[in-house]
Amino acid sequence: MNYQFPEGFWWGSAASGPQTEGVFEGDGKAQNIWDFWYEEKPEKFFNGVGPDKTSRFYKKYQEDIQLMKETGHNSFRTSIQWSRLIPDPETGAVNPKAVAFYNDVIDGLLANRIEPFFNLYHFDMPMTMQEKGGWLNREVVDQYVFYAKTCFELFGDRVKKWFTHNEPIVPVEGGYLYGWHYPDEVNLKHGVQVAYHEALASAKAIEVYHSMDLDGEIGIVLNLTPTYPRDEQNKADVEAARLVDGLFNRSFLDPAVKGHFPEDIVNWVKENDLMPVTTPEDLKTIAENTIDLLGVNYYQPRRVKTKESPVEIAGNTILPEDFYDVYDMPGKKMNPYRGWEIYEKGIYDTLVNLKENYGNIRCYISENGMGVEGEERFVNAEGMIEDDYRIEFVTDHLKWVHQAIQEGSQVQGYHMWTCMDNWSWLNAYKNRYGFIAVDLDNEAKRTIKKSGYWFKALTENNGFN
Ligand code: BGP
Repeated sequence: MNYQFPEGFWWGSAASGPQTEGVFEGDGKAQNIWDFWYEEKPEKFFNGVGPDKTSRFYKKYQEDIQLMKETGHNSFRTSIQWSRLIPDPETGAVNPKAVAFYNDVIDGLLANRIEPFFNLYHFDMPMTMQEKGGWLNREVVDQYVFYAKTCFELFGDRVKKWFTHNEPIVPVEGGYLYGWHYPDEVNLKHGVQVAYHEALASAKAIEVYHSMDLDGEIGIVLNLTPTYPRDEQNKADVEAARLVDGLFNRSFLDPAVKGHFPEDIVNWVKENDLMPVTTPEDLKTIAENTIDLLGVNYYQPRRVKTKESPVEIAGNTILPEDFYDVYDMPGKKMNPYRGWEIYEKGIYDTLVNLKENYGNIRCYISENGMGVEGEERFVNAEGMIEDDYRIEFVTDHLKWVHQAIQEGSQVQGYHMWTCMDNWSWLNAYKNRYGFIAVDLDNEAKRTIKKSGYWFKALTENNGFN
């Protein structure tokens, strides 16, 4: 079968500022929560490797843009680091070196016919803001809006695709439930307040962007995890799946696309005494400022069943899992390195859901990819990593994306996570995701993997057989 994609399809990859740029003392970047946490607790990071040891995009972006071209990109997403652009939020002064850097990146991409997609917040709260409570503090929302407006003013003449957040559920899960983001608390009530403020911040940034008439579009990037009940015929399992879908997907998808929070989740939050502080004006802002375009990150589904071993539900230390059990489906395909299930059809189910229940919102796959440990094993005699498993992973997912498009989904592109192997939060360099290998012991030297050449052929043909 011939899998051809619509004309003008966006092919490329995604990355983020904090995972690729590096700190580079002296260039005016202030500390964010990752820089701080690494200083405090380096042992938390895989092999003790922190955010100062990235792929050095800050210095190597010109070479990287050439490599993107060589691997067939016509688009690329990264994020602007708040802590680099506005190191001192008290004065609000922009860092001229940051402006020059992002200008150069944008101009370099455009000169090579690579459309820049820019995201604002990718898990990187500036430490000055975190000291005020981070997303828990309503004031930080206004500071974020100032940062967003500054980005639109500085770069909005050339960047036409903007995103307010990458995976806003992740700072909630990581920072307030499971301990893989700073501030590493267990407090679901705080998590709910953080989620609300992130949704509000997004709507406020969208409001500002639209008011500036910049002839581009703005959206949000969500990691959508289709949630399947153990047994479709078992009402309690189905209810558990509905709750989990509500908590992890609809809690951001609904305000972003429909302008309001899902009723069943609002009721659940009320019943469990987790209501955030809201104001009617802020809820109106959320209602009136929905997205133009949705980025869909897809890695894995969730499988759940009804709670079989009741737990005592106690105050702020309750966790979503107190209300359901994870269903470990026998025979499921796994990525053993990341511990994530590989379920290709999940990408299709997600797109069908957007078509049927979210007005067929225009979207693109903003992340999808496979992290593998120890890829040196696959180096061939010419020094190239033969990552056939990655080619298979992408192909299998693309077949389902193609199917969804055939059936009317408005999917406009596909971005792999990621271009260069990059530093990734607590996992640092454990799992490699790139089309291009980065040799950390050798000046971060880049070598295109087999998947990079394969991707070039795919994008040149706008599809595959
Ligand atoms: C997404 C994030 C990315 C990236 C990716 C891979 O959730 O947007 O920042 O890290 O997942 O995940 P990980 O690196 O944790 O394996």
